Amino acid sequence: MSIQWFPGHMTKAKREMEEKIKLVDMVIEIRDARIPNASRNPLIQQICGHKPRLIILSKKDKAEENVTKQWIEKLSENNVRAIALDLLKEDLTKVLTNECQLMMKEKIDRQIRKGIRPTAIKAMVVGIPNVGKSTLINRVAKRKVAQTGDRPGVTRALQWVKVSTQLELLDTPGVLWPKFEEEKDGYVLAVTGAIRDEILPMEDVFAYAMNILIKHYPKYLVDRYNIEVCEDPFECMERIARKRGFIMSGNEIDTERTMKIVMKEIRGEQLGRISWELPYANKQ
Ligand SMILES: Nc1nc2c(ncn2[C@@H]2O[C@H](COP(=O)(O)OP(=O)(O)OP(=O)(O)O)[C@@H](O)[C@H]2O)c(=O)[nH]1
Ligand SMILES: [Mg+2]
Repeated sequence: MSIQWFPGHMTKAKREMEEKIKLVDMVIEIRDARIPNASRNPLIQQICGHKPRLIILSKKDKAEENVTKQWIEKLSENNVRAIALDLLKEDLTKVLTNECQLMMKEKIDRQIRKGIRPTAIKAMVVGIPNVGKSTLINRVAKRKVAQTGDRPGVTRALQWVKVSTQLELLDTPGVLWPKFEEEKDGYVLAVTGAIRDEILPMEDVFAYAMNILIKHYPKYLVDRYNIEVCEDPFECMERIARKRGFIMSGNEIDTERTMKIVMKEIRGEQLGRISWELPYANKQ
């Protein structure tokens, strides 16, 4: 499915979010643990206002553990809790109920003091395409209510899902767009599959990804491709191509094929866990 963010769509999604936020006690914002900065929607913070926000860094199994820990520290603040989850494996009903109760403790205590039985917490789930919103909803609902897929933009409808007697979720209103403010946002979104490949030139995405690997994960390149790593991404590509025998007539390397295969292997985690954004780096 193709997805593009037009000003009209953005206004509609914003309006929907502003409407729905009134119905909930708190917000569960899902971001991708590999790209916690680029996978945020720039409006969420503003629209949430003072409502408590639980940031879930999804796909933690694909990111580097210690980098994710640093992100959690950086993102946590007053009224904002950050946790990392593998949405496919963890006991989401338990984790979400506990986390949301913790965040809403004041309200719950107040109700108890007044002799009222605490009402179920209502939380709205938001996030850009492909971060795992439907996976989370389906798993806590223990049935398939939302379509999942590794293509962006699968979810459309809006719905309430009962997680437990203590927690109800409002599925995401409309499709939210990623940050996409700087060039590097686009590259990391492309590398992790949050935006379609056709949006950015493959060569640029490849060079960006390769530069990160050279800088932060040279061992992955050595282990996977058995090459001597150098600073130039295209020189590394040449070395990989020669090792793999991706050669065309005239002893030229098949650049297209090499880039495609390396990108596929990066995405398939054949190189290892990769955190594409670091919390305390100015430059990457
Ligand atoms: N390894 C891993 N994969 C995950 C995790 N969470 C989601 N996925 C996968 O990521 C892909 C996207 O998940 P969805 O749940 O469809 O994402 P979504 O946010 O609903 O996407 P849209 O409907 O397009 O907005 C699927 O292939 C999921 O299986 C996770 O924690 N770990
Ligand atoms: Mg979905």
